Amino acid sequence: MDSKQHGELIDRYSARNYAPLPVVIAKGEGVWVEDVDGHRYLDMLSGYSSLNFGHSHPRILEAFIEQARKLTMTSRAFQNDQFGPFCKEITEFCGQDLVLPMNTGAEGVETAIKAARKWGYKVKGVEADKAEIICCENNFHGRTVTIISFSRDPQFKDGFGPFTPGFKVIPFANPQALEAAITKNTVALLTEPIQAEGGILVPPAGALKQCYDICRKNNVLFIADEIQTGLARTGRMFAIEHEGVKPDVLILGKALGGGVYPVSAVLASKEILGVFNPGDHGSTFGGNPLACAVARTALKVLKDENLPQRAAELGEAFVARLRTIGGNKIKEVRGRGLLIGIELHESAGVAKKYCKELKEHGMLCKDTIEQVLRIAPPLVISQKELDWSFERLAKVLG
Ligand code: PXG
Repeated sequence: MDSKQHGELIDRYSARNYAPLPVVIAKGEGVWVEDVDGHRYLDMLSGYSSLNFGHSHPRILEAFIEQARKLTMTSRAFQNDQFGPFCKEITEFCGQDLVLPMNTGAEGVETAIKAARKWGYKVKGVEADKAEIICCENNFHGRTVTIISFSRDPQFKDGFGPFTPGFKVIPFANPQALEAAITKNTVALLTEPIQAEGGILVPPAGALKQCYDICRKNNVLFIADEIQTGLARTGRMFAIEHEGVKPDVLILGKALGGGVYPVSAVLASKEILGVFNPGDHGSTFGGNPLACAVARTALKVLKDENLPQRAAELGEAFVARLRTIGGNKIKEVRGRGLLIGIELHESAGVAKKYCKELKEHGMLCKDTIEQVLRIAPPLVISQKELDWSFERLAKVLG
């Protein structure tokens, strides 16, 4: 079948909850994908950071296949021989005491919310059912009913009420607003270190550190959603390291699954994750041996291939180069590491239009908010491939 026939099947039989570019990918290797019609494209989205290692990374694929041959699933009713080593390795990797594994990012966020609330009642001493969590305007944390209850985007909420109470929304990375919003019932601040879906918004230097200090002073947990920014994407292992902060609760997803399997995890101290008792919370597939084997290898590859440093060096140079593109389309280039946003002037039209154009030049990109084109290739991209993409970006955006 060609891409047109695939498109017809998808239009006919799938719910219309996405409006993807009309490309039907059939193969992927490293930073390149190939569609069913035989066209090759450079993947400049990386599955929203799920593919930090590129497509089919040999070591990750090998771990996946080897584990799949041995044991794939036990449920948590029994233990498996990948789970203990995974827990030890990921907690040491993140500098936290305990881990709670889930599958998707949204499940990780839900888990962090439940942990913070329960910590509030059992440890901090908040009155029953009064816990408040502070979130940020413009956030993206996933799609469950509870998470969209504090979403930035009216479309994410339209038709899905009633919503979950217990959330307050303040401007992003705003210490004054945080201080003013905290009450005796506040249990946590939930924030992304860089708002990715919000338009690649990098906070002002020191602002999140100030927020962290305010959390400390008020016995409020600082929860970092690093599902998209974590695991080397921004030039550090965790984006929050740029702020010199170690979060009380860390949420990981996407790249933790090495691009081959959904794996998410919540990490925190004994005091916080220790609030869960058997039966309080869980997930059928969370912590399954296939997930653990893949995640263990992903963590090793991040270090062995020095991916944070790679992202930092390649990203810094690429941002500098993008800033040299002349013309009257680009308003600003911003980002950290290989999480880069190109904001366009309104007169240039919406970013999606340029994604369509770049596709014709062999590059797959995705807009974030209307005016921002995102550049987030796999971190294994070479300088030569970045040069190749620069030529095309300069042609289309110059
Ligand atoms: N937190 C952040 C910061 C994210 O970027 C999630 C949580 C939720 O992860 P899951 O695995 O539940 O999707 C994300 C996800 C989409 C979409 O189609 C999701 C993301 C980015 C773009 C589109 O729902 N990020």
